[in-house]
Amino acid sequence: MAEDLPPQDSKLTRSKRDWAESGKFLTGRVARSDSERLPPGQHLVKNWPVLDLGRQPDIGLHRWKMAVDGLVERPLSLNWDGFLTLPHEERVSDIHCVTTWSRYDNRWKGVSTRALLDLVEPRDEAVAVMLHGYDGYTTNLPLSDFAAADALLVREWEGKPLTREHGGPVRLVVPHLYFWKSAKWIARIELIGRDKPGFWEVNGYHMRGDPWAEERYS
Ligand SMILES: Nc1nc2c(c(=O)[nH]1)N[C@H]1C(S)=C(S)[C@@H](COP(=O)(O)O)O[C@H]1N2
Ligand SMILES: [Mo]
Repeated sequence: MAEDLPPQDSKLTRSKRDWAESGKFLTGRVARSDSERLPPGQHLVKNWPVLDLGRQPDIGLHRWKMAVDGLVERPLSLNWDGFLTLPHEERVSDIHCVTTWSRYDNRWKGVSTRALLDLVEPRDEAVAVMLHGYDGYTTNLPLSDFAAADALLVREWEGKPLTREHGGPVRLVVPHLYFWKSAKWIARIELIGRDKPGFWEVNGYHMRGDPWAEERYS
């Protein structure tokens, strides 16, 4: 009976145990040798290209909000002050865009997706996440990928506030998947019971998007 289950057997603790056992998200610069660092078909760039649908919403911090809802025990709506009170972390990771550019060593600061999931408590039925941007963009990914150890809701890049063109005030960064999964201008994180395609996925992009497996198109 569900009532009798110890808290150790929640969806998230089970998932964390699985993640730890499989060592699944030891991606990026830490775990890969130099020769394996650049995924197949990618080339390195030094600049940081801007790619989006052509609408770059201007969300003032005073009206910025981010919801985390769907299949969770405790839905959350954060304003900017609320976001700032969450524990922040710094991570350095690489970007791999499906249009074949990669950019190494980006220093991010933000809130880890795991910290956020701890707050909302995903229900057992939650298997995937739909991300909604203020520009109307959507993208989907499996919950386990969203919860990768190095995935962050980023508000700073290289020590400065994330610029509007790159998705500020807050964007997602999931380093081990192609960058289209990293939604800019994030407005809503929706936990769902069945993976379903977002904007580019409807248009033929891959449901998961692992750069090392070249999961570009489906
Ligand atoms: N909200 C939103 N997020 C988005 C997009 C978008 O159009 N809207 N484009 C995606 C794509 S296709 C890419 S490659 C990256 C580009 O991020 P950048 O402009 O910071 O390089 O953002 C992703 N996240
Ligand atoms: Mo992209």
